[in-house]
Amino acid sequence: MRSILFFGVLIGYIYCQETFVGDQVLEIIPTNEEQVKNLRLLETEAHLQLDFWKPLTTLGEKVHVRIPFFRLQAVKIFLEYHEIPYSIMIEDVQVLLDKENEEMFFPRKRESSGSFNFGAYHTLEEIFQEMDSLAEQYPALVSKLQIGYSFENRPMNVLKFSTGGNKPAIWLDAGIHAREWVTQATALWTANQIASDYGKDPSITALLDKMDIFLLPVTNPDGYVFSYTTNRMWRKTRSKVPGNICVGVDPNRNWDAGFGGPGASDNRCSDSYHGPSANSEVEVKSIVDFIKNHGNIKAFITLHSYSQLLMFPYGYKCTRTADYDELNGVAQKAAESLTSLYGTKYKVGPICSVIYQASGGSIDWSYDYGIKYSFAFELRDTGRYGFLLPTNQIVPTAEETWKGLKTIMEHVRDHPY
Ligand code: BHK
Ligand code: ZN
Repeated sequence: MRSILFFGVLIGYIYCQETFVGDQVLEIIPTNEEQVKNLRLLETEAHLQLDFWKPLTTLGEKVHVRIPFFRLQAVKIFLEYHEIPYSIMIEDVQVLLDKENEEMFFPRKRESSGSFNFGAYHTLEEIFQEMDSLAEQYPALVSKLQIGYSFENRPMNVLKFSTGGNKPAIWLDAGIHAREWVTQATALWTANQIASDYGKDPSITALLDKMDIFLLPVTNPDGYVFSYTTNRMWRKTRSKVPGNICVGVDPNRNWDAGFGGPGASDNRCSDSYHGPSANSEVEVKSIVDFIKNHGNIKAFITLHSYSQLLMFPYGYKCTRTADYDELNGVAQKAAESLTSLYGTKYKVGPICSVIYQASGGSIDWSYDYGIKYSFAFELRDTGRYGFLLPTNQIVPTAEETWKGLKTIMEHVRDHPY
């Protein structure tokens, strides 16, 4: 059995999956301006093919970078030459990937009871099936709608939770970045939780008696499939422009909010490429059209990973919004509630001060569009596994996130505007 597994994985890699054998993720903390300058130099060297999991911001802030095996020596020599201190965060990326793959080749995709296993990573097909099955199981509350198609023509499937009619609503999305797998998984767990809590949990019942919830678990379906089948580290969409070798746009730099400004790249090959124009990505455009047509969205919440942060606008500029005090208060309360479950610590604040200046992000657009309660979560962890969060942390992550989400949703419910 073991050897079948081994060859299965091997053949999988030979025929399609990109390998990350010997790649390391380093943690680097620059301690003076000279080091920051030299790290910036490293950042601009495209040929090194460095993958910044946690990009360089300022002095004293951690940088996480995945370095391809064949560049490892050169980069380490560079760091040592410039006396930049670093430590090895992930010894061999492929070892973690093999573990993840093993769990997928021998999937306990379904519990013995036949119900869906929320503690596993699933294919897009399986996710869509589970969404259909929730709509079937709870016909009075849950329905599926399609708000558009991805670049490669996959459906953008949204679950609507509604006790009837068109009420003011909360928007929740996950997986805008393909490789942030715990977010799609958390969204699906959350869908099941909302459906089964209605009529049992007084807080969710009161919420759904006043408001609808829209949930998009896989915002970037093409990217998700690509990360599942071909390159586990894929982040962007899969849109192509004739005559260009590099594929994809960062869908969280593509919104019409400070588009093309600081913290986005105009290099097509960059992982933070903003795209040719705002809303050029059909996935982004589909959400924008849906929100505009709906006309009564009161909260916009997006799930990313990793870093354990709860953020609110702005990212494209570093000034405070008029709602800073209220948003900060809600976010602090939500983070406290999240932490109360398993002790997972979150940092709270505006995007620009908590991570970095980043233009064209979704919650900046939603906020400027008039959706006051706009928040972005960065789920577990803080770097031990990064995007490769082990499956046994999926459900705990979803459970604690639910605490935070509920705190925000209750506030939205009780503060109509
Ligand atoms: C989140 C929301 C709005 C603007 C930036 C971010 C941080 C996010 C990003 O777009 O660069 C970091 C990330 O993907 C890892 O989840
Ligand atoms: Zn992200």
